[in-house]
Amino acid sequence: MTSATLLEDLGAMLLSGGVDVVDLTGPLGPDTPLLKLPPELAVDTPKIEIHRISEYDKDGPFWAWNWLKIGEHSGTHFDAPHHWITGKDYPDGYTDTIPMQRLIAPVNVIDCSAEVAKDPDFLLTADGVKAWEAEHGEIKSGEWVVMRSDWYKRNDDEAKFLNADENGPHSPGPDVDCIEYVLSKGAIGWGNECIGTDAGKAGGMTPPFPAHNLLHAANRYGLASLCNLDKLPPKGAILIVAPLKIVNGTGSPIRALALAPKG
Ligand code: 23J
Ligand code: MN
Repeated sequence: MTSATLLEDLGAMLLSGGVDVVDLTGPLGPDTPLLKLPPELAVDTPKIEIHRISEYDKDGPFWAWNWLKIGEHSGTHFDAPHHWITGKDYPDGYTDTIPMQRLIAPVNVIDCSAEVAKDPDFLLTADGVKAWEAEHGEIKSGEWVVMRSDWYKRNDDEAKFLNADENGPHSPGPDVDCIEYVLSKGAIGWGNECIGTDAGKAGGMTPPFPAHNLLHAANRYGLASLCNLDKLPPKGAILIVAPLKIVNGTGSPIRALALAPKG
């Protein structure tokens, strides 16, 4: 099959609804949960603001439009390699220099929702990924790997989403050896349903924030605050994530979506 006939068939399938388009994106607005870092360590990303310019009024009689105040790492978003010090020197590691060919790829969806329901601090390990591969098939070079936790169902409530107490945030993510293993398989990136690509307790790991540290060291990408991963099969869907072409950007809100077999 040539790519021309494949795309012709895909186009027909999209038009007929024979292929599902699944929205993996959360609402983006003033109530979107945002990362809170320890104040001694860092400055936080600002609250999202949406300001009206006009809505068919004296400031614009026939048109409605808004302007936004928004951090790059807000809501469902993309982490570019330059986001982390370990990935700072890649010329193609910015939102405006990333090769587009790498952003549309098959996605492996690893279901950890049962484990996370029992333990919000659950960490996916390399052994956990290998067990998943034994059941569903190997992760191949260039593919995405995302961790399904159903955590996105909390995203209407920032306190529940961040799930912090006096000991810090409690949310699931990858263990160090999980990211090392996924990278050894050649994955293009890693996605999580939580506020960031890393677990809530990742600041205390070695290295701190291993998803950020290791993915970006390898010129690979991160996806945070993904939604609706429970609507995807373990294998067989195609993930599409397009960061805004922010000049020298370190990340961007995205409309994450997947093409999935009808089902
Ligand atoms: C800045 C500092 C630490 C972290 C993050 C951002 C993220 O999670 C992010 O959105 O990339 S952990
Ligand atoms: Mn980020």
